[in-house]
Amino acid sequence: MNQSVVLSGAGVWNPPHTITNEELVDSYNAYSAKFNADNASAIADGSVAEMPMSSAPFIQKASGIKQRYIYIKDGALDIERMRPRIPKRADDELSHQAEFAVNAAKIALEDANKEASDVDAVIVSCAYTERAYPAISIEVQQALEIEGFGFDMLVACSAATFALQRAYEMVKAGTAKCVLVVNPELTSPQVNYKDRDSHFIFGDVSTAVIIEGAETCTSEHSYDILGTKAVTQFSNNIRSNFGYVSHAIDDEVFNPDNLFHQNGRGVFKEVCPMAAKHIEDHLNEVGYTPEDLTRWWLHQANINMNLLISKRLLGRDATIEEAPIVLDEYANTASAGSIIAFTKYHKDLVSGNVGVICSFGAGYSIGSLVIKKR
Ligand code: CO8
Repeated sequence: MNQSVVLSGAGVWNPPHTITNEELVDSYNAYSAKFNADNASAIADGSVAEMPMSSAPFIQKASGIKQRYIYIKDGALDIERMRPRIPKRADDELSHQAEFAVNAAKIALEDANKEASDVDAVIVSCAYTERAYPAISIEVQQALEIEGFGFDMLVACSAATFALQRAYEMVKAGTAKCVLVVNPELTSPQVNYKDRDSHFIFGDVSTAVIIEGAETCTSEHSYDILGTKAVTQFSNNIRSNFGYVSHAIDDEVFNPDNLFHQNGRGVFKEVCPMAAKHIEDHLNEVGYTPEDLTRWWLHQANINMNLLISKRLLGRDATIEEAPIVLDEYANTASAGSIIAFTKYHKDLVSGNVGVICSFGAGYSIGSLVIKKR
């Protein structure tokens, strides 16, 4: 079996609430001022570090972020809590993350002109799953009444592109006919809202994509997948240590070390050249150059990273039409960023136009798909 594989639909579901930089900074600064007042004598004798203040203009300039969506706002800005208050759901209720996934899946199915009954495999792929088992994907499969199989994948920021590659290979090999890939990025529970360096980075969102064989595709906007490419290289620069072993370790389960933390400067310096080389190599492998690309749907972690990567390859700044940015509205949504950019900015492409979807982040992990409008 060696059939042409297409990306035939995509969807983005936005959670109901937003938090602006100003709201976030007001909350963080109030928390820090209270901490500093409560610990004034220890700060004065040097035994406790003073908490620095955050700034909304810094956040926008350093990252391009103006606001983020959040699933449950209650609690996140409360300086007595500093984390969203997510209600516990019973085992017989749809889990939060499966609900995220189903919401985006329905939009992508409609976009691809597909019924759930056309799908025979579900991949839920994201930075975290809210439990280890049963797989969120199998819950999504049941909720949408899909026959076939499902599995979950965790590849941090590259969870979406790596899952699309698995879907591509499954359709290519004939082990599935139509694959639903969903990225329910419920990031807010892992954000340390007390950490100035990272409190602003993440937002919640859910994205979904349909991958199928060309002969079953009836979508108005579809893309031949010309090739996929993945690379990983171990780094501790982006890390979260929370996991099932935390139960057995004699340490505070929710200490900052167990939440998202990073060396942002280090990531910036190391990942930009890696991502630029990855895209160049991938384009070479499928017979294209950076100048041939109509659109770059890049990972959305930092606007300056995206500008640097495209400039390295084009020798000039990419225009906003060439490399769209969604960070201002969504912030960093882990693996979903490049899929949001694709979903919002692809319907103007004409037959024969070529683009690249590329993610880069924790692991390190870099994943890409070169696609051509049919
Ligand atoms: N307000 C005011 N000042 C600040 C703030 C703030 N909020 N934060 C830092 N500063 C200060 C610093 O202390 C520093 O001060 P000084 O010069 O006195 O030391 C100054 O501002 C400059 O700081 P930086 O050098 O850190 O600033 P940068 O310009 O590098 O910007 C960024 C910081 C935005 C973090 C930037 O480095 C960046 O975006 N790097 C790339 C990071 C990246 O891509 N990370 C990927 C993370 S996502 C991922 O991999 C998925 C993980 C899984 C999902 C997790 C879900 C929770």
